[in-house]
Amino acid sequence: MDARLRRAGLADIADKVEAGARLTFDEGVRLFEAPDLFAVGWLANRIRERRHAGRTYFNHNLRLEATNVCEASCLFCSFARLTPDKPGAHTKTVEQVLDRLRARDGEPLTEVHMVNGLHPGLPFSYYTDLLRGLKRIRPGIHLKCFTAVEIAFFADHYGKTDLQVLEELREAGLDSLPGGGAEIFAPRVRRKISYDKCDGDRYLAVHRLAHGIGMRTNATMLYGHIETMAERVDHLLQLRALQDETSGLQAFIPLAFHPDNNQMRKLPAPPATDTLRMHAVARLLLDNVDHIKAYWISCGVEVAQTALWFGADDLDGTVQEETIYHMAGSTTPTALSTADIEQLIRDAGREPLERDTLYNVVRVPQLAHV
Ligand code: V47
Repeated sequence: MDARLRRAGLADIADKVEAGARLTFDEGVRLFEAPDLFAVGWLANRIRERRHAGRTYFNHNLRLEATNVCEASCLFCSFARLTPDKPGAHTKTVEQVLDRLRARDGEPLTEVHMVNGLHPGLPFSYYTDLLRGLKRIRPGIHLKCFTAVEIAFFADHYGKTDLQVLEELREAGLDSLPGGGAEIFAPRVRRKISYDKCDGDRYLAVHRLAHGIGMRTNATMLYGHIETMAERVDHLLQLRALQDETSGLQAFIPLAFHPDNNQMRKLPAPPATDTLRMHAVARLLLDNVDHIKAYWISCGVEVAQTALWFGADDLDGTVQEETIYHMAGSTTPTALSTADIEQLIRDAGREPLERDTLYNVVRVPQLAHV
């Protein structure tokens, strides 16, 4: 491999990877631009295997969306409806949302992942009632709900500070924040694709506050549209700097842009090679984040399996009722069973481990006897 890394112009970076040294901004850009994708993937896999060997995590989770009414106008979004009277707009009652969890009675779910549109017409109690209701139905379930963008919206809309919102939601049962809403932090891109929601600094500030009160969070990046490689690296390094401060990020999730049914539909979706490279470079640059998640709904099952050899060690979960990606053209199933996920991890040559949201192992799947 040494000769191949040298031919790829990556020998110096390979030396740093072997020594466990931190990579720089310029090295990040070089990794995105290096023609030999497999050399980049090989380096990321070294780190992945050093941290996790062949272990690959997944969880048994349920996606919920209470409303798609959203006052933000992100150009990439196929899910949101600006006002309640728009065709396809929906807002469930608290009881209707709770019924979705009740319908899963008996399933060993460990997590509810809920994100919503920024609905200007609901009281704050709608969200606290949702959290309290979900916890009442399943006291042990982990509630990973509301992106940093939603937290910032709640603060502005209901006249609270970001910290007050986090504390009041935590009081009602919120356990952690998902990573959505990050898109690309660079103002040049954010002004174009999501100009009217919280900016990158506020996203990071909300995560910092959440970490400060003991909540763990995930972070994402929406890639494969109008961003440059330097803007991708900038995004990753801002997350790395936050993690140096707080250690509160659990997982980074690259999200591949899907062009159907949104205002960026003229752009092509990023190719699988870009997705593999994105996971690999994230693994290489985010030396202080434990987990890189290949979200199979976003990148497709086969590419997610391959990403397990390009730096990723997590596949998210069973998901069950996903809509954001399916409205944007994802052709993956909307749910997988835990048996399906275990099998596809094994088929990829890795070792499945069922985790909870905080990465405690809840089950080590056994190989069926044949
Ligand atoms: O914030 C929306 C993205 C995100 C499109 O924290 C799109 O564990 C591609 O954040 N094409 C929501 N992406 C999903 C998300 C997530 C997913 C899995 C796990 C976790 C976690 C978080 O989806 C949004 C936005 O960045 N998105 N529309 C689209 N057309």
